Amino acid sequence: MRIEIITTLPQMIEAVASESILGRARQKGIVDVEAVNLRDFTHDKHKTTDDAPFVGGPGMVMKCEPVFEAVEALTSRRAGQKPRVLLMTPQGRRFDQPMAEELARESHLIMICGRYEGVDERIREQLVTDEVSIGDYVLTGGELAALVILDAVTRLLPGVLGDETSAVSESFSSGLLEYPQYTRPANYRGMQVPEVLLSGNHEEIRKWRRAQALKRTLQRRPDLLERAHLTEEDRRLLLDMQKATGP
Ligand code: 4GY
Repeated sequence: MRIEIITTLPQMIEAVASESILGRARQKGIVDVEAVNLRDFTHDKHKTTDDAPFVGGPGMVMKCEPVFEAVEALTSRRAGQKPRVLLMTPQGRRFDQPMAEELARESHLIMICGRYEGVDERIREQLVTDEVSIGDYVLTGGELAALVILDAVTRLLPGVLGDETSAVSESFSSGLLEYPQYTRPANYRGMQVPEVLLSGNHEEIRKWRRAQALKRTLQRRPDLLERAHLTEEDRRLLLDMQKATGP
């Protein structure tokens, strides 16, 4: 998969994309990440990427010319293919795990990172296929949002996570929150690991973990239960929990 990120701050992308699991996925050739410097597509001596809004108003607006030329340069390299072009903005479709799964099926993505007050509307109309938001808050630029998407998408690509850890993504895809995790020692300052986890009874452990995941989801994110994949056993457990705690 190829992911190109258009930005005035390529070092910010590079700092994250070269570390840890992302860095390894890149070295293995599973994902090809390129931070594309928007200033390389300017023609004036100050390498201007922004300008004052027409008629006035606060702040600066990202100019059309460098962004159009950058996207055209990236798409003409691979004539015939039409990659999705994402704009990171709080006005976009809310990013979630199903969208990460959807994007992980693409072979080429371009992400545009805005700075200043926003981007010229013609960029949205002509170049962008998807406006994407990572949440209802305002960042100083699209870079952190692009990195969140890069991270969530890359970890879904085959070969990026080990076999054991890939189960973790399964559990969010089942639509529930994670069950509690413990590691050694079994007793830390008098705080005991739940007995069942030391029992070696794998069926009991599976049931305990499932019940814990259901309980957590019911307490913290009941909205997720509507779309979760639940068995008859799950529904029975949930009803018992709801009776125990009251309405
Ligand atoms: N939230 N989700 C977000 C953001 C910053 C002005 C356009 C977000 O995705 N992006 O806050 N982006 C703005 C800053 C230009 C991008």
